Amino acid sequence: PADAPWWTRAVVYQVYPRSFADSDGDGIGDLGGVLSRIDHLADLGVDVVWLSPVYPSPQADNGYDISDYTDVDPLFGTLAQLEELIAALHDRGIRLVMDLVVNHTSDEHPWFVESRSSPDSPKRDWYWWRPPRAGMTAGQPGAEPTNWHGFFSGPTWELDEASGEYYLHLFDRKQPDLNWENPEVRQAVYAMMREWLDRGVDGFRMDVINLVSKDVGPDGSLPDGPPLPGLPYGDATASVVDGPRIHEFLQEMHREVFTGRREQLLLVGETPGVTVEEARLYTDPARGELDMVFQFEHVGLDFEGSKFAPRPLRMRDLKASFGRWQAGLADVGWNSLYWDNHDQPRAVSRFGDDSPRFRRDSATCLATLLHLHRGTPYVYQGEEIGMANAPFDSVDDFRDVESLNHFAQAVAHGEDPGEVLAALRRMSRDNARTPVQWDDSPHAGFTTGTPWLPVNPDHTAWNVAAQRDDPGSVLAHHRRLIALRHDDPVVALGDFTMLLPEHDEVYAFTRALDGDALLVVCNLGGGTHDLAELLPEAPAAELVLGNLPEDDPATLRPWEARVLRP
Ligand code: ISL
Repeated sequence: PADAPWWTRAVVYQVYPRSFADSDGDGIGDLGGVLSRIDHLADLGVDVVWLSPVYPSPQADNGYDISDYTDVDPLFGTLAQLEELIAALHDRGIRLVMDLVVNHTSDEHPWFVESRSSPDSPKRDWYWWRPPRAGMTAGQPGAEPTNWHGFFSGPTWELDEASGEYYLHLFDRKQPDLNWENPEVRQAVYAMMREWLDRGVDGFRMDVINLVSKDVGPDGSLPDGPPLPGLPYGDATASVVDGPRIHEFLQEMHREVFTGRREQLLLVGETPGVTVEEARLYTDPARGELDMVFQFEHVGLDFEGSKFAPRPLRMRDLKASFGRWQAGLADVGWNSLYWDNHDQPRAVSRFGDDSPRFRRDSATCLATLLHLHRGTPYVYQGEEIGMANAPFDSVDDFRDVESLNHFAQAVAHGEDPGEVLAALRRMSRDNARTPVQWDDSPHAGFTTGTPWLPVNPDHTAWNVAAQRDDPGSVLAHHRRLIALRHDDPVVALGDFTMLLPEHDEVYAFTRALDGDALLVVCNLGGGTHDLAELLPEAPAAELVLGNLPEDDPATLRPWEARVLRP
């Protein structure tokens, strides 16, 4: 345990700057806002801040479309402020991890502008340019080089009229994919990463990093994917997820960028569609790739195929999934643990119960469950106070490109607009993006101007100021969970064993290390359970941390969570 990496004891806090705190009254959060709220992060006790993108960007995807990797967008502030932030965090013993978005750039990045300028451009091959499908005319429906469906609806190819060729964009048309087959591209990315490390940043959260290697044939061909039901597109997964050269690329990046400094850094890959088997390869320290990855299985259990086709979550599926990840990364590799981020609906609304009666209890229960797993927990801004999904009246209230494109495409394909709207309310990324609720004032202390996305009206009751000094609050509970991980080696490193895999409400497991053990029991529902019957050793065990006032030790109340030492 003494030689385990520092991040096994760490908790990461994600800042989505646009929605965190606004210092200049333009309604959009910025670095000045982050600087003004550092004490909140220090109070919480987090070890690392992951900052979502602040680079210059046309903001087609809220900064995940980058037009300059080396600077800060004036919308968010200045490079000097970012340096000030790094120093201020370091003063408090907090590390800063930057978002690294290198599967694609903005179409306004000079690399792409140059690439697009002519088929003879020296940067033409920095992106994926292809002629129309054989025998078809550019612009004709179905003439795209492959049939792939984009992450943000529609095709993944955009026609450039001037050259008659298409370019690949797995996300928005303003996010052309970089061609990692080209060594110049990779070297340009590595050079930029070294610059940021030299500036003092402590690692990277690598956006969709497992999509950078595409399954391209020796002749440059890219294969069609299997047809998607009800859509004129195919599934790109097999051709882009964990592609043939991905491990080679990551090992090369490691050699070129992290040699000699890896111990200090946190390297986390965002890897949609990753399997446990692949994750072992990405995170086995001996392979020199990443420290941990974000996997998506547990946030894919409450829908069918598309995220906008929701279905109820089955508790046994959740246990089976987490249990497999815990077991699969027990001997090599490491898990990252999250419920929420800027792409997911709010956990208390999705996996908990955000009705007034159970909101506090379910938020603290979910947090306990997550933080007691083996892995590095990630807290997304607002999660620490139990922020919930927002009430969106109509489609006009949404801002996210994924939501808006999905609505347009689904309605155009004949789906009922009311049903599509209901799915957006449940799953839209904008749920995560309403401003952080600092206090009960009109815009929740987020801005003095008009927020880019309205604050949730529930901020009058649910805000940081109201919870800061309340020991019973969701915030105080997060503080305790974070401290527990710092203090107790069994929380950081103990072996994980799932109990009661078939139970419909009670989620229980043990952690064990060097003769010490914890028993964690969480009631993920509104029922009451006889603990003496379910887990006979539980009632007499010492209570290390609970989320409800102590009562009958043999009865597990609705949304109760207990960390016990038998
Ligand atoms: O948002 C999702 C859930 O529907 C995912 O499909 C998401 O698009 C995917 O995980 C990739 O996310 C990352 O890259 C995107 C960006 O929009 C997301 O915000 C980012 O987290 C493109 O850069």
